[in-house]
Amino acid sequence: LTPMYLRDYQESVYQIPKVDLTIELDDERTLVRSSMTVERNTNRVEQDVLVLDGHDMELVTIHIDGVLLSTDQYQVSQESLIINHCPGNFVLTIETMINPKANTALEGIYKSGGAFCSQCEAEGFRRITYFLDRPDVMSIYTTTIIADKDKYPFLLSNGNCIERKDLEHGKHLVSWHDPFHKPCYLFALVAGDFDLLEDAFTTKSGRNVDLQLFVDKGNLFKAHYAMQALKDSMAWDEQVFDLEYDLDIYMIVAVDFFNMGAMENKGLNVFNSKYVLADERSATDDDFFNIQAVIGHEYFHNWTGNRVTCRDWFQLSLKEGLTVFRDQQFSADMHQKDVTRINNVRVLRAHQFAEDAGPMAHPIRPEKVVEMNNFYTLTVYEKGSEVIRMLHTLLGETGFQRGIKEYIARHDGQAVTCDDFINAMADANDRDLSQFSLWYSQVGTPQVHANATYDLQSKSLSLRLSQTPGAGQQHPPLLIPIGFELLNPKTGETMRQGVLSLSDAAQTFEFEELALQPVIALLTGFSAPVKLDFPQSNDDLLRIMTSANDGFSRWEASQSLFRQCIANYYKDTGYRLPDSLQQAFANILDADIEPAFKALQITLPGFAEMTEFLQDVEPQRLLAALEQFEQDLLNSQTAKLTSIYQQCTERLFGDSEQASGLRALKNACLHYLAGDEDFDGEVVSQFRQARNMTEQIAALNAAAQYNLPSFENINNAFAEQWQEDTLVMDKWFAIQAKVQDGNIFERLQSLLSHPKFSMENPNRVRSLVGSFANSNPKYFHDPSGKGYEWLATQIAILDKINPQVASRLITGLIQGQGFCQEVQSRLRKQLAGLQKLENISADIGEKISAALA
Ligand code: HT7
Ligand code: ZN
Repeated sequence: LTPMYLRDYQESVYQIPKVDLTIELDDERTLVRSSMTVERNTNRVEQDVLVLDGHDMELVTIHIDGVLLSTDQYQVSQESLIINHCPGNFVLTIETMINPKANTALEGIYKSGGAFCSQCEAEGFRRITYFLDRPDVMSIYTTTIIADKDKYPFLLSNGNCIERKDLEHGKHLVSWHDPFHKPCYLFALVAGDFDLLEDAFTTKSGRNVDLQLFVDKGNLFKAHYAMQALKDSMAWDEQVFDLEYDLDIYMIVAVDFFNMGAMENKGLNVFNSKYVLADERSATDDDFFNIQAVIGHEYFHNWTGNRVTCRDWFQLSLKEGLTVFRDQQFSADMHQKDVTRINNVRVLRAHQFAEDAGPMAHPIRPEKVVEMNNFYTLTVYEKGSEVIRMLHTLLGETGFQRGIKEYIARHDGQAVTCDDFINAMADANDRDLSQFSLWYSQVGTPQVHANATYDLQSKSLSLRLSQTPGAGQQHPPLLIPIGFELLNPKTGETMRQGVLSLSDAAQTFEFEELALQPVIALLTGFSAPVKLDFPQSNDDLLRIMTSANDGFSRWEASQSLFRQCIANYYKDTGYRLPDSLQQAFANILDADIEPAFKALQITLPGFAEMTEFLQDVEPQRLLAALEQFEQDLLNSQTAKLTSIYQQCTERLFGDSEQASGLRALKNACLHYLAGDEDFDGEVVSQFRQARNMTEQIAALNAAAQYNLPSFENINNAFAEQWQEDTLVMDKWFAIQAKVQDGNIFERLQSLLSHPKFSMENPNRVRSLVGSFANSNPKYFHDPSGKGYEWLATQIAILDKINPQVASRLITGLIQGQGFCQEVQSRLRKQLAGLQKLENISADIGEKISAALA
């Protein structure tokens, strides 16, 4: 395992300004002819060796300026092609043969169902042809695709279509030209027979853009929402960022076999069908939300990622952190702001914080990488977005937009670094952001400690804030924006609000002329990705919960009460619900607030979030505490929960934001109510009367969660109803892995040989294996160690098929640091077993080594 270091970056000696590709598609023998103009950097005359990246291909011929090279003029190894004695400027033509059908890693060109498609980020292009596969080598591409016309009527690539013609033997040819320089990771090719949804968008400068959405045959009715999401994204980017689309055509293709969510290839996005296809019957409200967010994300990359790209892969957060921030702002504008923000924070705290404390912890700009695919992480994406959000908070919307304008004006068409981004933001706003830039290199979740004293005489409040690095880390103080709100303890009115800039290890902030000792809401809007240590009384939390302007703070106050109470249950198995909590829960249920917000307020911190909050966690003990707490809340408020559940049912209709909020609230109540077996009948009627997937799946999920008497029955009915719908069957597999049933291991085993299960389909694998490891903590953490063993066995199998997906599933085995020693040693045992296997991939190898170090 050879690491690469950021500090070793060197400019490429050669550039490839122009590439002409001709790709003759065939399942097992696809011929790729690449004709490149190659130019040596003028100040590197001594360097006449060209080293191209390549992986898993058959080299057919190489020509330089039309002259065939003999085998003594180059060397081919596992990962490269080295050509000796190259001229300064030349045309290099390389023919390679690849086998898309055998490509189960789904990088490079592969087959998804009947279609050919490609995935080149991060380093997939080197599986198509020998190339300088690095993002700072940018080229103009002309791509010609040749394939059987009947089987593959659509032949797509980046840019604009420049030629189409029929060839002999039933083949046809289509050529595309992309007028923008791009790195090879943005190259794409798709060939297949699809249904096509077409639309158009007129940009604000009046240009027409053709919009095309390609889906598997028979799925057109599920493509309309994604098309609308695309048009909304285009309009939003113009309105908010003043950024307009630049080509005449924007294509999206939905495929079933895909390693991640989607890919922003220039003018030709390829999407996991999960983030395109939806109709009310088969998709949940969350699915609709995610489709819009991912469509937005990929579209926004056109400027933040494609027009301005990364110099090297250590800079990944340059495009991903910024683009996640943009998609989160888009979602917040399209939905309820507070609800959207709270959901961002939940993901970060439950999963990114753990990653940042685990063996693979890295800065948002990593400094050492073995396998780049391992760095498409919550840290680079979600924490990266939080860093951009802090800049937004510090500069304000106007200053932030000024900075973005400067960044794009300076760097359009370039491959740049995170420092270039920060410099543009700083220069445009005449600010020194050098301390802020430490966020790009620090590891771990910093803690902010707060302490407040109020002086009755002077009527002043003194707020002392201090910061410490994440556990085991050391770094100079960061610049941390801390949002605050001071509330009148009696009326709940906001007395002051704003943002404090914490820049020293410890600082005191004074507030004068406060007639009363205020209740303080700190870290409003979750203004920084930190852990806040600020003990507050129940009364203060209750005041914040009911009165803060900031929605995040209202929610956080209720979560704080719950977390504290769950911790008490955890420490003392005889602990029971105190009256104050019963009352607080009843108040939330009674409050006149948006249903979607209420749903979040009554949703308890989950297993992962609580693991972050406690130390040396014994999983079964924590699960028992969560279960008992939930049960006690249910017993104390059955009547209110039932009545809200019924009211929501009566008021539910349509696809409006209001209706989805009611569904969320109804299902949050259902989650409690199904804890009582007497509710089984209601669960069945919700399942049978459901008019949409949100309601239907929630009922099935509740039945699985409590293994209700009706479970097997409705489970079979569901599978029968949806057997032909791939995406819904993914949901079904995910539920099977979550059933709270002592026979879970037999169930899992038999699902592995279910006719609809395949280790080659990442969505299926994530549904079954991922759902077990991430959403069934009781059996995953079975004291026998069986859960860990089962996961390790699947990872070993999958690693041979698709290392990228295997590596994502290993998280549950490597992130054991929050658990007690017994758990950690059981996990280590499985990791040691995996490490001993022959030929494990660099993907899982890197993670296992880090975890066992
Ligand atoms: N930029 C993309 C990241 C990506 C990816 C996508 C699909 C398959 C494999 C992949 N490796 C990296 C997706 C995005 O962040 O927009
Ligand atoms: Zn992205």
